[in-house]
Amino acid sequence: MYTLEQLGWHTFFEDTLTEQERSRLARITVTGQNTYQALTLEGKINLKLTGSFSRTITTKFELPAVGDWVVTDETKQVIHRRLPRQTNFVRNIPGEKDERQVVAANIEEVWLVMSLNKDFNLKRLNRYVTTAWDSGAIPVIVLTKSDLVTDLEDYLAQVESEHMGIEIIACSALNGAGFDRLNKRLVEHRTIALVGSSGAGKSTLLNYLAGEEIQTTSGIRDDDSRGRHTTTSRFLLPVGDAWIIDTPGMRELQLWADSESLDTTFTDIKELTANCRFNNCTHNNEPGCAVTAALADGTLSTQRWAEYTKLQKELAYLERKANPVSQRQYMKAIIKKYKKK
Ligand SMILES: Nc1nc2c(ncn2[C@@H]2O[C@H](COP(=O)(O)OP(=O)(O)OP(=O)(O)O)[C@@H](O)[C@H]2O)c(=O)[nH]1
Ligand SMILES: [Zn+2]
Repeated sequence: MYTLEQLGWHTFFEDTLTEQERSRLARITVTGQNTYQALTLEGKINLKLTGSFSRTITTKFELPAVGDWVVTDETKQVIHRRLPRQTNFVRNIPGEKDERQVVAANIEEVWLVMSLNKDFNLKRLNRYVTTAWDSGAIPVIVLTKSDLVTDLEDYLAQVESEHMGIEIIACSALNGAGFDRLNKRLVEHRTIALVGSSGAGKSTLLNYLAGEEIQTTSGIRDDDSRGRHTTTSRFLLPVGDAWIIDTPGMRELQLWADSESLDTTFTDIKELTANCRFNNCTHNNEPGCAVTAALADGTLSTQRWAEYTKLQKELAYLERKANPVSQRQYMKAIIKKYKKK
């Protein structure tokens, strides 16, 4: 059914492989609670995480992720070993110190999807690019909904000036612009991950490239109003001659970037805390605390400080709950409310 190369195999993975293991390779496509789906040369299988391998796992980082190569037992039901990763997209689990989770593994390209309407934000794009480089994969900037703008050249010039050397592709699923360039990248059994905020047009892009509805969207409308949206549970999707990873975890990437927006909204406070004598100042009357001083001389109003600390607590709570939707709505609302004019 497949060859190893078709599944995205590289010589990199050969390093630690024994002859016996070669016939028991599988690539993870879906992750669940101790259960996994994977592709082998013969097709789709279900795998469990039990036995000796599961006992060696002490951190979330070591758990198999979408895109990982694993070696199974003879019956192809149990994961025996995970092969070392070539690249990985890591997120820090909010609230848990040093707990890192791999969202997707062995990705070669990351498409940073941002739409050319009101969601266009150069700062956020910069953060996406940084995250992509951190993963070890090559970033490609995909600017969607080019049909909505008349000054496309201006947008492109802005992005180009900040990201020299990164391929930038503007496209529209409405008129097909740019898709020739995107299609050219779907070669060599490459593994590509899609990253971008909600509504950026990732599902639409994926369906357009696949030529069929493989990820459910609300459908394209000229007015770009957003409708109901459900994402199916297939995460490693064959598109053209490539694999596209589109997981809820990758979709939450915006959140990782958004925690920083509390600081951007309260830049005045960020600047103050940078002047505290101690790096770990809790701003509770420590010696040399710039916040305490500013509160005392009135340069910082007690009201604004109270707002900031309250929001910080609420954000921490949402992160603990790890509820992406509520956190996203929350961030939007507070930025609107508290942004200094
Ligand atoms: N005008 C225009 N609208 C588009 C285009 N691509 C997508 N859209 C609109 O953008 C909306 C969101 O697109 P989706 O593909 O669902 O976005 P998404 O990134 O998958 O969103 P999440 O699943 O929430 O992460 C859709 O309802 C479309 O109306 C485009 O090329 N042009
Ligand atoms: Zn302080």
